[in-house]
Amino acid sequence: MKLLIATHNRGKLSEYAEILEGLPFELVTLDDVGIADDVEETGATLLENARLKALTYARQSGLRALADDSGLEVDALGGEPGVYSKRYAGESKSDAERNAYVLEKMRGVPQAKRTARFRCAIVIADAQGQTWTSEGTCDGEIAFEARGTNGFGYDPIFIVNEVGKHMAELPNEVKNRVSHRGRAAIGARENLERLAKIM
Ligand code: ITT
Repeated sequence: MKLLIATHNRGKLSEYAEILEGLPFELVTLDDVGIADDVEETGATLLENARLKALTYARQSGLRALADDSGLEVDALGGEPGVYSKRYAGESKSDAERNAYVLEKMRGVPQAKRTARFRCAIVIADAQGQTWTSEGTCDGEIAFEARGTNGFGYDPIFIVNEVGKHMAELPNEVKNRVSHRGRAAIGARENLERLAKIM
């Protein structure tokens, strides 16, 4: 049985390869099935965008597809970047530029007010339009400087409450245990195990 990991983000892709290990599904990528197009993320919430992506890619491929929409929510920035996490600071900026932009916006904000969280919504969809959803959160705060080289995106500037380190300093297995994606994947794994039984 094939499961399409429906993301163009290489960081997410390699995390899912580890997070979903051991399930009775052969994981395939958008490249494997020849889908190059991006889905326009017009939803108002992470869950809506994840549904949009999963349903579109499931229909295009004819396979069950797993998509996630994820983002960083910073309290001192009124919840930004949120659903705009990928495009924050402008189109075609690098992760390093986006991190610098957030740090600049947070300049002068004291530690007690730097609370933030990563959120992830995962939707699995089939080509007939049925969906299975799960969500996860990781609480933390925005650091005063970037640190670490693991992970991707905003990981260098996010300190994880549970371990007291920047997300980008964590080995993969630790990130996958404490992260928003790792937590949302607990529900996704349960959904996939149930699906595998009825197929
Ligand atoms: P797909 O839609 O193709 O999956 P994307 O990068 O466009 O890839 P999103 O729309 O969900 O994915 O955008 C999420 C952005 O939030 C992502 O580009 C990162 O900047 C950030 N992000 C998400 N998960 C993250 C993580 O685990 N660590 C750091 N940053 C993360």
